[in-house]
Amino acid sequence: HLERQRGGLGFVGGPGETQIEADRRAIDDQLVNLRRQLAKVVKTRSLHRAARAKIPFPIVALVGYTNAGKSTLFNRLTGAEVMAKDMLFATLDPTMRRVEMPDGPEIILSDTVGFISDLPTELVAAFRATLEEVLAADVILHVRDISHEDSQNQANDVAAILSTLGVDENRAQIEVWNKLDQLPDDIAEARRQRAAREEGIHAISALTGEGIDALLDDVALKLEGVRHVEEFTLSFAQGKERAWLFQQDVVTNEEQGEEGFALTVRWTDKQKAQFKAL
Ligand SMILES: Nc1nc2c(ncn2[C@@H]2O[C@H](COP(=O)(O)OP(=O)(O)OP(=O)(O)O)[C@@H](O)[C@H]2O)c(=O)[nH]1
Ligand SMILES: [Mg+2]
Repeated sequence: HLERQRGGLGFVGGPGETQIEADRRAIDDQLVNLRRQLAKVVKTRSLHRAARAKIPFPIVALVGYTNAGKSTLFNRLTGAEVMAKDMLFATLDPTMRRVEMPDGPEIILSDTVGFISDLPTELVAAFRATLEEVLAADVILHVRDISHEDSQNQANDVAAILSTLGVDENRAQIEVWNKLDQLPDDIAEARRQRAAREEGIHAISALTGEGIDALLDDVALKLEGVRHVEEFTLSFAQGKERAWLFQQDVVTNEEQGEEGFALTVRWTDKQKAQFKAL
């Protein structure tokens, strides 16, 4: 409409300029709004993070480029109804749910904000703050839209952002090749075979459910090596149990009270199971 108004009036200024100004104002309003929303998200995030420091479950985070299918996978794994949409930033505020793994431990699954290339500089800091979730994760699932023509560049961008966030190669990571159903049969088969050959890659369809059981088995395997924090009290009569905990080197704090020893331990699920069997 800018062109039409300017042309039609035959001179610069007047109503044409007003229209441009109005457009600018609308864009400014949108930016202010987005900034305000992000500030709110960042604030609730840090509150949640503080609360989460006390959660005794390992955290598994879904990360990836926008539209890769994170929320769709999240919904499938949790039975939740997080908004999954074909739009940028469908997920603005990360979401967490408790999930019981089949034959495995309970975990907290976290759906995060989708990454995107060339984010406006003024939004980078805010987005980064919402992604600090990822730093608390014990296992990171990097979800990729493997049917997207730009899939490899997207994956590189995500890897770069993860590394600027401070996620290094010590973090357990699984690459999830999603949207297998959207590929022609022969290419889908080639992807399946390559994923099967390579450690740490799973080809799936969040839509049809293909490959999800195998993915979960792998997550459970990765979690076996993950330690988490728990607090409990041992009575004075439980000397054997207490000695075992110290022998395993899992006690991070101990306070003697009237009923016994209040302990903070940091251990794996395997160690916890062994302890319970004592
Ligand atoms: N065909 C197909 N479509 C999928 C699959 N997984 C997700 N989609 C679709 O891809 C679109 C984006 O899915 P979302 O789950 O919202 O993607 P997201 O990664 O959460 O996106 P952001 O929240 O923006 O980061 C939706 O239209 C989904 O229905 C899949 O396995 N196959
Ligand atoms: Mg999403």
